[in-house]
Amino acid sequence: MTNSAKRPEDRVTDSASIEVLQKAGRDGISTSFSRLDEQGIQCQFGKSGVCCRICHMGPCRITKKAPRGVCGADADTIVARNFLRELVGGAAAHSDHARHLVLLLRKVAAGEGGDYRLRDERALRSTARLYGVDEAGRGPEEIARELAGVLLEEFTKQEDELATVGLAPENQRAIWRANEVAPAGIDRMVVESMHRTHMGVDHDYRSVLRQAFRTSVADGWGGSRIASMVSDILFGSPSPVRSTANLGVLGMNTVNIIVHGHEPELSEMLAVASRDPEIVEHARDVGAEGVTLAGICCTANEILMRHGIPVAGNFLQQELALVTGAVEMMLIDVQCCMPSLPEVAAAYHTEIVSTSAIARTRGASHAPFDERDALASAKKLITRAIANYPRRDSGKVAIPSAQKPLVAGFSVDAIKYMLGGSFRASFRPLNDAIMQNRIVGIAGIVGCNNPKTKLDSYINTLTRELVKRNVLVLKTGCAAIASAKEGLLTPEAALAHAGDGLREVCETVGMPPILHLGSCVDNSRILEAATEVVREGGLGDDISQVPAVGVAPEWMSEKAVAIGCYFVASGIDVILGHPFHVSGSDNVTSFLNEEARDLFGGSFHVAREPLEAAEKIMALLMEARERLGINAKAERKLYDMKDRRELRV
Ligand code: BF8
Ligand code: SF4
Repeated sequence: MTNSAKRPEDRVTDSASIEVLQKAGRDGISTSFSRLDEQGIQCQFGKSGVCCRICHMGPCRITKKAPRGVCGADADTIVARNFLRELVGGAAAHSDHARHLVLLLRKVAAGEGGDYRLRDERALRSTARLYGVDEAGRGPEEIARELAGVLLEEFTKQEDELATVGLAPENQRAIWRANEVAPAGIDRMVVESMHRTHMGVDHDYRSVLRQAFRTSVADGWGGSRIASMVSDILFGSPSPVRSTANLGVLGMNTVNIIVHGHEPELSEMLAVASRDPEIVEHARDVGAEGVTLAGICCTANEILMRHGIPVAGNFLQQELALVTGAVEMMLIDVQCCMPSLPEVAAAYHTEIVSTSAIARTRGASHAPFDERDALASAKKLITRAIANYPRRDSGKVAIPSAQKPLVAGFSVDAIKYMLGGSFRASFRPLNDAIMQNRIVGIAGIVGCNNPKTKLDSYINTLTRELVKRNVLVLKTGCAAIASAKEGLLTPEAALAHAGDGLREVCETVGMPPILHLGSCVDNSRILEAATEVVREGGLGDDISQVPAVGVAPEWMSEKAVAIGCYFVASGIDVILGHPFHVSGSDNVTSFLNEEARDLFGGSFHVAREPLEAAEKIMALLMEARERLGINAKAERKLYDMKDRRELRV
């Protein structure tokens, strides 16, 4: 079947997306799905990573007849450089997000943060202690001021190792130092990577790829970790919260506002403002019943985790949300916001408003968000959306009914609390359950959607398969939203799918078997959880020894490249649903898929089908268990034939 013959039900999984994609067809709207078709067969040089346009003697592309570019660069050099440049894009995105938050923290500490507060003093004090900032006997503002200074230095450090990397297990840092991937300042890593990939600089693919891993560590154990920690200080550490997900969260009779993108500053204020009685009154004045605020992509995850604001959808649903004809305003900031949005919106009454000083989209109105006057700015935007409500054309409106209940908000502290209770909060029960083989291991299923894969299908099939096989699943980003839409983020539903061992543990401690840990910067929370497991003892001295894997089933973004690499650099095997653009170099491919394992204890694997991935993951977890010597122990004590059959890989 050619792509153009694909029906909506071949492209998306959930009923809401199917209905709206059908409507897009009727309304003549082009979407990422139809545009993928229009692209036809995509560039094979790009796909294999052998197209170089780094200098103007090129662009060069490597073929059998022309194995070197004009400068003499071969496929290994070109593929490795392209890979590093992709990764740098991702690391820069996460880290700039972190920088904006640290700058806000500094303003709040100086009393110049307008309506923002240091919402979580406990998080502030514990973070300060991590960085050696004295907190005892000092007020929150004073601590925050010093902490913000320390965190800003993380971006500018020239030669010293990142302090945030000190949060990793000691053995992990020793591995990084031994392999020359311990990073200095985040900005330095990004700039140095761009320098090293300039024409005529770093040509040895191994050297370029080491720099890729080094930059990724500066993201995961630097920028992303900082973003999560500072968000917790400013907006509160997440704890379990109930909400709903999918396009059905949009209201037929309410003013619908969607926040889309990544940085949580504005959405936090919108969450507050949307509940203001005055705002609700305004909405009634135009004949609406109230205001529905909902999120798309990682902004959705941020305000879901902290406020229980419903999720309208994940990445590939951003255009579909507009096609419902029921969205008064979509606010976009940075990352993963498609430039097509204003064009889709033009077919309805929807206004697209960009709010970040660094991101503009033609066709969108631009309303730069003033942090010093945040609440008033948020109210102004909501008022503008309310004014747009009377323009809604009921003839064009079709909101699908599908929405599912969910529980999200699992910060590492929240997980610890669930496992041990408030007095003995600890990862011990999880470590014990893994050592006793009631839980086989941990899988982090993360990342995006990609129209090349039927929306959510790989993510959801794999998730179900793993919990069935007694693997605890941690989720972030659009992969977490996929589970939410399937209804698997409620403990009850997930437990029904869980294998006996996992179910028993989860029921005993009152923890769901699939945990939503947050947005993509919150992948750092997965690293934090893995560190807790190592510190708790019994499962190895560094993360590579823990039976844990990462999976990016439907990934598309440069950020996913950075995330995959910092997982691998942390010793965690990563399964990709489709490969990187590196097939043009056997050397680069084998470095990523094999040699990395010798350096870090983990490497990349490609599994194009979810069941193939499940087999691979079980084999990797079993290998790790074998190395720890906990399989034998478990078999003597706990295995019966039924367990053994279920766990067979
Ligand atoms: O940072 S999972 S599509 S929204 S990149 Fe984007 Fe991918 Fe979604 Fe969040 Ni992450
Ligand atoms: Fe071609 Fe070398 Fe220039 Fe790349 S750097 S475009 S391979 S000449």
